[in-house]
Amino acid sequence: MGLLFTKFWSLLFSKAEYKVIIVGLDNAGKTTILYQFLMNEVVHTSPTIGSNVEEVQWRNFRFLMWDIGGQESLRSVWNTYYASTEFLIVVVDSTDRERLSITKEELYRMLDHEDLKQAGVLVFANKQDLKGSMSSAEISQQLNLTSIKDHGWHIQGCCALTGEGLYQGLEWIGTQIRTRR
Ligand code: G3D
Ligand code: MG
Repeated sequence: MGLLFTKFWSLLFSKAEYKVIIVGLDNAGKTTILYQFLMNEVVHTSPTIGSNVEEVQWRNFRFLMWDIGGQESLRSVWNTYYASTEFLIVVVDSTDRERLSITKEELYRMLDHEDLKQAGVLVFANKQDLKGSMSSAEISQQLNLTSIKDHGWHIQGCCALTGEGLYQGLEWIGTQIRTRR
């Protein structure tokens, strides 16, 4: 009984909080995603200077989610947020074909970083509602995600304005946490 209870308790409340950082180029939809998770509604965003941080409760998980400004001048300080990060959410504007190669460069730079060695990677192919957006499969191919062998990764199409797809992304994170226990 004692053991079973301990197991049950640990499944419910095992770890206080998981640190998640949300990165991506400016205008990708990071802040919109964070506030969808927080209150299921669209907020009017303005370009993030520095970062926003919020605690997001989902099922029996608590996440500390950092939304980090994506303008070029801010990308050089992304690494100051990396310590103890368990999940990296990379947000892509699926209509922004021109800058996908920049996201790719930043992604591989992050994957190489010592502080992110243990981090799982969730890519949100955002703005799927817009005409001409690239599909998740196309983005996955362009980012060469199948070459990533040393991190768990997943790509999920979404629309941050309606919230569609966002919780499927969290489902993946939940599965990763359960398998790590
Ligand atoms: P950022 O934090 O990554 O810089 P924001 O991006 O969350 O500030 O979003 C940038 C703009 O994209 C915002 O528009 C926001 O409403 C819009 N956006 C975010 N997600 C989606 C989506 O899924 N579909 C569509 N159509 N637009 C989206 P504004 O006009 O406020 O600049
Ligand atoms: Mg922002």
